[in-house]
Amino acid sequence: MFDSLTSKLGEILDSLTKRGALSENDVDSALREIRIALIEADVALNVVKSFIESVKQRAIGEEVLRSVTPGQMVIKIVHDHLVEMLGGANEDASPNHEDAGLNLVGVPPVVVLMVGLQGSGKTTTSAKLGLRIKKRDKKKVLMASLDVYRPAAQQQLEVLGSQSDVPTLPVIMGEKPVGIASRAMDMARREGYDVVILDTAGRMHVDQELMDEVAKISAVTNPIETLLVADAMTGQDAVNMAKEFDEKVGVTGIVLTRVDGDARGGAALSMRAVTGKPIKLMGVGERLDELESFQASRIAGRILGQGDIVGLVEKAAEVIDKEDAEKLAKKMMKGQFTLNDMAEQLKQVRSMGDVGGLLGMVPGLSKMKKQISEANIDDKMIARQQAILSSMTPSERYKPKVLNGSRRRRIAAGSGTSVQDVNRLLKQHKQMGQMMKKMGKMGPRGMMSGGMPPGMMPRG
Ligand SMILES: Nc1nc2c(ncn2[C@@H]2O[C@H](COP(=O)(O)OP(=O)(O)O)[C@@H](O)[C@H]2O)c(=O)[nH]1
Ligand SMILES: [Mg+2]
Repeated sequence: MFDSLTSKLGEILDSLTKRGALSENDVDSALREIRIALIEADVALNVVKSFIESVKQRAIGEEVLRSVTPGQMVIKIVHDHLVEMLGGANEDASPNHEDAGLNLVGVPPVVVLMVGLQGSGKTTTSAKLGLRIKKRDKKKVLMASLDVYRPAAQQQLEVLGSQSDVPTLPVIMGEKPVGIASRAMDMARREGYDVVILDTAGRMHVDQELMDEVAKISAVTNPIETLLVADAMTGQDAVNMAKEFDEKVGVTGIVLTRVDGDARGGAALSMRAVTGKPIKLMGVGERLDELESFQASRIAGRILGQGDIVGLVEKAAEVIDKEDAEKLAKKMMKGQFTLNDMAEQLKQVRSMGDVGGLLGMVPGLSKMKKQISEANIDDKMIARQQAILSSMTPSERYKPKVLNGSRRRRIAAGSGTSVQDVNRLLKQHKQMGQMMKKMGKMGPRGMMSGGMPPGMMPRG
């Protein structure tokens, strides 16, 4: 999800980070691009407008213009504002063990009413939620389907309930939704249930009759939570739909489903902004355990494709001695990057921990994640490269040109790899050297913020 917005914003912000100091003009033109990206991602126009406006006000300030890395500062401002717009921190598991963001405090049985368009994922999410509340909150949950319109809709919930061992209200054919709701409440009271989840009928559009019915059910059961279930893949429609549901039945929260898909994400931003209702949970797959707390910062990070810049900088700083890094940077810029340096690099990268995770944190690299995983850049590969490098003599590492066929065969045998592996490493070293020379021409600023691999990033 959010992929296209991610890469779009990634491009924009990459070009930002490559700049040195930011002028007001820079901020303006970057925000113009961000505006386009947001609109293309289906964010409602008025939402885009207010977003851009407030980011601009924050960005064009002395703090940003004078900071050491203005590009990263702007990223942080955009990121923080996205988080805010998505609903801020929605911390997991409050002390009294309530579900993240869900209010289940009340005289039992408390009711959670699920509403939304047809096919948005209400029934699936009801079952997921039942399982989650049972497991995490250790509460006794009863589920009931009020969908008497779609054939077998009630059975669908029954089947899901039996899969997760969450009881469902026995189905009585021909019973009306309001009747089912009252019967569910009776049974819950009688049998000591804590929570009743009511799954309602779908509707293709917001239609008056069904809307009235939901309103009636709501009046009869007095739900503590009315969750609007919305497909992350729906665009602008989702915004109007959310507004209507909220006006008619009073939504307390949004559950975003199909976040595992490749939706663009504008709907999430807009629904939240337009209704002011928090996104509480997100569905990330069809399985019943694939429901997660909505984490605004995680989603914002994905939208921006910038990864965890702060975390990366801190982690890198822990490991790399500043002076070493500067010395190396100078060398690299002159194009003197020997295999010794490469070995040193690999050691530093490895000492930072999980390489895959680390690469995901590098700005600009997160959009290459697929290629990275295809290229198999992982700890094992780095270990292999280290083995190859340590099978070379110091003079070979210093002057790779001497590495002829027989030396390469010796190194391969010594490191338990193949000649192809050795060749690949040498090629990679050459490419790195070329890249560094190029970056060197851009000056130290270009190097520091141009998206270098972590080990090569001198501390700003
Ligand atoms: N990939 C994915 N599929 C989902 C998710 N939530 C629901 N679905 C699927 O969406 C389809 C419709 O879901 P359903 O719960 O029947 O929607 P309802 O009409 O609103 O009750 C089903 O095939 C579900 O498996 C999700 O988070 N991810
Ligand atoms: Mg359903």
